[in-house]
Amino acid sequence: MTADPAERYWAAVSRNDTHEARSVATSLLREGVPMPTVLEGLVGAAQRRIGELWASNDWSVAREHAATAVSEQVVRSLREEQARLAAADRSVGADRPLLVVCAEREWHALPAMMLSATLEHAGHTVQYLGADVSTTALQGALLEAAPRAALVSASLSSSLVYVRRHVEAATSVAVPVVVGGSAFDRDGVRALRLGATAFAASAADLESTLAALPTYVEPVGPLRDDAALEAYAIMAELPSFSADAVARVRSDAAADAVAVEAIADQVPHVFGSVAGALLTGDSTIVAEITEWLDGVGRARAADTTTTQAVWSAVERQLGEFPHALDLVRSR
Ligand code: B12
Repeated sequence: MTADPAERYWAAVSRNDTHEARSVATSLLREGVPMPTVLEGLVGAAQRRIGELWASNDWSVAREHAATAVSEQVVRSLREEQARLAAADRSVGADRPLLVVCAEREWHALPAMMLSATLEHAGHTVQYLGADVSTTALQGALLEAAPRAALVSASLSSSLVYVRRHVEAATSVAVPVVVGGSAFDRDGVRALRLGATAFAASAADLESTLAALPTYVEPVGPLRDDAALEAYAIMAELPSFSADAVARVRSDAAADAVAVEAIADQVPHVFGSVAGALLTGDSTIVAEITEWLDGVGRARAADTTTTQAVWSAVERQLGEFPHALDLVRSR
């Protein structure tokens, strides 16, 4: 057996051995390796590798799910272990928790769970609400928990419109909002446009951000420019736009059926990302999603006509939205 914990962890995750994965990770924590190092070196590295293996078509969606389920169990165990080890040492912010939530429809819960573990390591009290937190659920939690801040996690650019709703909900009751996750650019341009109180590019950067947060904030004003209104209208029509576009991709694309399905599966994410680009005024989102979709297609031996079929179908649905069409056509 290899002695390198990261390799042992990866071997365990890739054969769905929760017991071994948990044992590698919790042993490091007990030996005194800091939580953020364990998380980044084992879990983060494994999750990124899983993402690459799915994108390159080496791993199925089912395998990706199974491996992620192992990592989720591990992070849960690490949080429990840490709570046990540090039970006597809870001081920072113990009275008002930090509320950690995913945007609505955002299923990438593990990044938010890892963030929660890192915050707890720094002594913060955390209330972690998990994936797909609706605005209504957030409103309830804001009233019940009276948090010091709401921390909103989004991994997908198609979640940015939903992030904005959380910003509105939190600031409407004066609670500061910090946003983060891979949906955001490193300079925080998207976060600023969404009206977040602050942005942190990583869990490590968060401590100084939290220290500088105001106690109370003003409610954000509405986003009412034409591009924002298009973004909201696209999200409202997302199910029907996606269904029509998927049907068109299936009939127009020339690649084999499995490849076409894998690409058609991404259509709601493509529409949501266009809406995210409109709301944040950041056209790089559309460029990024174009490059990413081409990669997904290439790995499945679908020629560019398949991804082109997606963009043609998307354009067709966006006929009434001039700002969206501009974005898609100039990508
Ligand atoms: C596991 C996984 C899933 C799981 C999630 C289950 C779960 N329990 O989390 C499932 C199967 C549900 C899933 C679904 C999808 N996924 Co996915 N997924 C992943 C994967 C492999 C790992 C995610 C993860 O665990 N990351 C953990 C670490 C690595 O994330 P991290 O962002 O570095 O997190 C840190 C920081 O960002 C920061 N942070 C995070 N949040 C916040 C918040 C604040 C306030 C702060 C300060 C910091 C902070 O702290 C974290 C810890 O250090 C990624 C690959 C990847 N590279 O992440 C793809 C990935 C994110 N998924 C992707 C896609 C496309 C999807 C789907 C759209 C696919 C589909 N068509 O169904 C759906 C969307 C579902 C939805 N609506 O949310 C793409 C996104 C591509 C893109 N460029 O847009 C990726 C990159 C895969 C790929 N290589 O193509 N996915």
